[in-house]
Amino acid sequence: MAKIVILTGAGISAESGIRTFRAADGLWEEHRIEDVATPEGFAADPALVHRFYNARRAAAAAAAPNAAHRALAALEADPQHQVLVVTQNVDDLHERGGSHNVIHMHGTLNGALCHACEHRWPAPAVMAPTDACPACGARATRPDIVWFGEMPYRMEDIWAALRAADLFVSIGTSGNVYPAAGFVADARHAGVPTLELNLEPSAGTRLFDEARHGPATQIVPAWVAEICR
Ligand code: BV8
Repeated sequence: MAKIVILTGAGISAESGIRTFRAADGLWEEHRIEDVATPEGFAADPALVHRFYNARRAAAAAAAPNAAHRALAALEADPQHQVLVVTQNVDDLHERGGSHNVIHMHGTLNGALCHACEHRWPAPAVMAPTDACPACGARATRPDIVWFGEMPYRMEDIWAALRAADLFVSIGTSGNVYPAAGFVADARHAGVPTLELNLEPSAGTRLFDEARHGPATQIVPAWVAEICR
């Protein structure tokens, strides 16, 4: 049973119509990263940040999984392989595409968090600063998203899985954001073979044993078909 750890980024959802981050000249839906994806930005203007995530939550709900998401679900279902998807994405297209073993290291649009009592609950479609936490009542709700400067989720589980893997695959990520961008180096350090599947070479492409470039809906199903033969 081959253990495969697969890191995915915005590129795997691009062909589902969800915008990537660096395609848009460094702006995210016309906002600067520090204004909408940092605790400081949220503290300065929670209404703006809620609007930013409300728009992305609606876009994700309107999107459909693509052939790349479905191929990874088929790989997970194949008895020859034990698959863990570690995604940087906050959409739920992996789950809607049929994957079950998924870690959202940067959180999810469908989660809400109270920054007063740490209570978590399913996010409503629209969140606002006036919302009250269902547990403690404080007007301290935020999207359950990991912003820049915050600790990504489940890092110990991810690093343990990387060290124990037979193969590390990176799909649809530019390799700009850490610690995810460091996973290929962590895998190499543990002697794990590495493969990059991306539209174009990522920032860390030279660290991969093999790299294949093209749209995820073409190169991911082709790779899955190859190893499930
Ligand atoms: C941390 C939130 C400590 C949800 C995100 C100064 C101060 C504080 C921190 C730092 C600092 N300097 C550096 C850091 C670290 C920082 C960082 O890396 N900054 C970068 C900018 C230098 N990281 C952090 O702050 C992290 N926390 O370090 O805490 C720590 C460290 C280790 C252990 C414990 C604690 C937190 C990072 C998480 C930030 N939150 N998202 C949201 O709003 O989305 S990151 C955000 O950017 C996304 O979630 C995503 O992860 C990332 C975007 O990257 P990609 O997914 O790669 O997307 P991108 O557009 O860049 O690339 C798309 C790729 O797809 C391209 O290569 C393209 O070619 C390809 N593609 C396009 N179309 C297709 C395709 N491929 C295939 N097919 C296609 N059709």
